[in-house]
Amino acid sequence: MTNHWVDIKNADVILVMGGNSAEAHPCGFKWVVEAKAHRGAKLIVVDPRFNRTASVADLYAPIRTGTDIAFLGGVIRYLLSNDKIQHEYVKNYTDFTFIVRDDFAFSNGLYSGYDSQTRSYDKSTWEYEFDADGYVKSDPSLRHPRCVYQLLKAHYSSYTPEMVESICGTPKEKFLQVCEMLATTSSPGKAGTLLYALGWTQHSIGSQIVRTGAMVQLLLGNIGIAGGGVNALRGHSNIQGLTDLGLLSQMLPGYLTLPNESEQEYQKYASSRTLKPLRPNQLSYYQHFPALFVSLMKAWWGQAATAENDWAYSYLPKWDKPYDVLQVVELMSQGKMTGYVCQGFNLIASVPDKAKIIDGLGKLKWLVIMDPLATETSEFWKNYGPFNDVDPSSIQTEVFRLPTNCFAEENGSVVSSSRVLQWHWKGAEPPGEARSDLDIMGGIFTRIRDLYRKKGGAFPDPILNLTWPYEDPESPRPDELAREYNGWEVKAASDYDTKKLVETAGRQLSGFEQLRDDGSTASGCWIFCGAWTEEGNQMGRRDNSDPTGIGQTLGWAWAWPANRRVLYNRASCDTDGKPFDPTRKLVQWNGSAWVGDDVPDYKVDEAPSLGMGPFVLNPEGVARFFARNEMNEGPFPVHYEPIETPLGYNPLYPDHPNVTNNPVARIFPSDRKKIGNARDFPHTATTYRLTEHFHFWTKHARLNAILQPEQFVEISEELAHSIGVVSGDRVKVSSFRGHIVAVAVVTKRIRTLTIEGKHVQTVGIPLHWGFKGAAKPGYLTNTLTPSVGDGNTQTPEFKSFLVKVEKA
Ligand SMILES: Nc1nc2c(c(=O)[nH]1)N[C@H]1C(S)=C(S)[C@@H](COP(=O)(O)OP(=O)(O)OC[C@H]3O[C@@H](n4cnc5c(=O)[nH]c(N)nc54)[C@H](O)[C@@H]3O)O[C@H]1N2
Ligand SMILES: Nc1nc2c(c(=O)[nH]1)N[C@H]1C(S)=C(S)[C@@H](COP(=O)(O)OP(=O)(O)OC[C@H]3O[C@@H](n4cnc5c(=O)[nH]c(N)nc54)[C@H](O)[C@@H]3O)O[C@H]1N2
Ligand SMILES: [Mo]
Repeated sequence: MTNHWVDIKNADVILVMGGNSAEAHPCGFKWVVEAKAHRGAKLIVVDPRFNRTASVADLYAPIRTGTDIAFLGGVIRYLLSNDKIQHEYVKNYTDFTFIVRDDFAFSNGLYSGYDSQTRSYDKSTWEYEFDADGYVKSDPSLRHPRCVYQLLKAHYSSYTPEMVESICGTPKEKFLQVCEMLATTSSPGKAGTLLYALGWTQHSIGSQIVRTGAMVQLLLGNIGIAGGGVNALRGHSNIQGLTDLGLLSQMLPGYLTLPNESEQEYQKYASSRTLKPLRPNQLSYYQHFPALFVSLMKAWWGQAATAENDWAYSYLPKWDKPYDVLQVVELMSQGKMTGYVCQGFNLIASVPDKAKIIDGLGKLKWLVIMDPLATETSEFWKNYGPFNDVDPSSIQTEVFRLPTNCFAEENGSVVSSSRVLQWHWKGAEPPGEARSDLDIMGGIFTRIRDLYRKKGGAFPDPILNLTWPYEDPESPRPDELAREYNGWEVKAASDYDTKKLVETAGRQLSGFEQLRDDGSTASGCWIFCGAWTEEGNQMGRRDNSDPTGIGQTLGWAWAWPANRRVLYNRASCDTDGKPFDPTRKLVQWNGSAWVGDDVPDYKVDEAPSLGMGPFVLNPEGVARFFARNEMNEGPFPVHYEPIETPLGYNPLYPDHPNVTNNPVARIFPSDRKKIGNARDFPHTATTYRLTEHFHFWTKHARLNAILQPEQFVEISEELAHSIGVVSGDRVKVSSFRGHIVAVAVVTKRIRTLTIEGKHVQTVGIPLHWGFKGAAKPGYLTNTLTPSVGDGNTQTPEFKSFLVKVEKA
């Protein structure tokens, strides 16, 4: 979230699109209810289903799954052509006036530089035009035909309300009502917020959907202000912490990136990430990249990381390809993996194309499961009748189960969607043989290190030299790890000779501005610097005072970065530093400093007259409509159909089959053979969650199993009628990958959509059932889903695929 949960109460308009927060985030949804009750805020829901959030909305608009870019592109066109944009904001705080290279091109659904063989782009033309000093050229009059504003206007000119209706199935009047309601927030005194989750991300074009939403918010001047923002409502309680700590195959902690195989030299790696300002007098925070990176390497490798060895740069793996779940399952199924450690993850339940995963797991030599429960994955080799129809005698994989505790049985921190790190304390001892994940990992690490010590190996240095300064090496404590991710002054090289981190390290740092690039500071995650200072554990603070009543509780726990609650908050003020809306003030310029109810996202003594932009991480200092070379599909999002499309063509480019779907979506050749078409599988399906269950684990708890005992699918009255089914009948739902059988719930909440003149049915499939637990055994929903991923994140396309529904 750019903003935070409590801040939602400051909004005048709330758009929930690509999420169902009343159902999946019921506690946080309380702030939507507060905004409605106390501010008269309007709630808009755009969703294929009239869901639980829609049931309390002021305005609901249906949409076909996977078509949100068409819808949002239509909103962009509406805002531009009806002059419903916040002029001062877009002109000064975005790239509106910047000029783009003249060899940048877009035609018939493709950008310049596409290679159909590799399904990727040469992005070199996706760039601004620079002057002799290396600064971006701009045209404040906005008349230059290649300024970002003009390109944006031209790009979305075909996204008319009629086109939106035809692609999305959203009636034109509904669509225009949504536009009008959103447009009210273009005035500087109004705030609109955007809440999204998987309905946007789990598509082959998901990241670009999110970007289009952000573009709408920029046009409206809604980013950086109280009651505004682009707010990803995250999933598992600590999934925000997972990405913050870089637990993705190409990431390092704090959103630093791991080198790829073309970056064998430290200088090459560092210089491409040390970003010089692209406009005069911009902060361009990543000018400090070496300080962040060197401090990380000092935290990891201590005295083995020196200026002479480029801070142990050679210890870092250099990636050849992303190792996301789709890739991992692909490698397993090709027989290229020996073993797999599955920690807090129910692979066969949560990843697409169950048959492919079972095949892959069966080719492993060993599988380690770390989980408090007996999951479907731990018993993938067992026959559970129709629900898991395998032959155990054909599977040789050795499965080890290591029972873990759960979060309530240990101390630690959890990062919420608000970026708030909140410490929690152990509530009970783990039962039976269960041990904490830290114990298990500590035990595995020390044993592997012993093996390297004894036997050497091709390159033992990264393992042998890893800093492991915990009092009990077999069992690092959460507070030791927290001090490490915060970071400390490196007193002397010899500090690392003893093993007690707490007593031997220098002073704890109080913020990332103290990090240096000369090896004299260490920090395991620069954005967390400030969480555990000399004053102690900031995450354990519990002061909920809120001086001005807008929810800025700076004394409650600790938020990254720098305890700031609203990112880009300098954008809440005009160019003179005066708040656009004095009733929802976050920060302001008092003549000599930036002060206010939030930690300024800016240099505190930087006078507004000097012209520094509020988007301080971007080298241009402003927010981007034109994404330059950041996104794999191109600088402005384009509507492409889901990989399994009920149409079979892209209504924007009907004569160009090469752009029916996202031209850079992730599809392995073996998976391409498993894509269904609308002739065999005429209905569009989507999958989602229910309040009463948490994924695949609460079905083990009897009370939850009583609340939602059995697998069901939701279908429209028209579809039910056409296949002769009434509520309570069983239906067989098939895709190209397999089938499930479940109870039909016939409902008005899912309606028949008219797309390009033809009727399209949406089938709603909750994901919670499986063959383990206290609920009635069921099929895994991911028996049906395609192994296809987003072009940037590789997130699977769980939210849009083709099925056929029949009476069972
Ligand atoms: N009770 C409970 N709460 C949970 C979870 C749980 O399992 N149980 N899981 C947690 C996790 S890990 C996550 S990631 C979050 C997920 O939170 P959400 O993303 O809110 O949850 P979902 O139910 O997957 O999907 C949200 C909505 O997206 C809609 N949708 C599907 N396709 C599209 C589309 O193309 N466009 C639009 N606009 N909408 C679409 C669906 O109809 C659904 O209403 O929930 C978290 N909260
Ligand atoms: N079709 C479809 N598929 C989806 C989705 C969808 O919307 N549609 N959503 C996707 C999303 S967003 C998510 S997040 C995934 C969820 O997929 P998973 O994360 O695989 O699902 P969970 O059931 O939450 O599995 C978490 C496991 O962690 C265990 N666990 C709990 N606490 C601890 C602990 O402290 N230590 C360890 N080691 N284990 C613990 C639980 O017992 C559980 O078995 O599913 C994805 N799959
Ligand atoms: Mo999730």
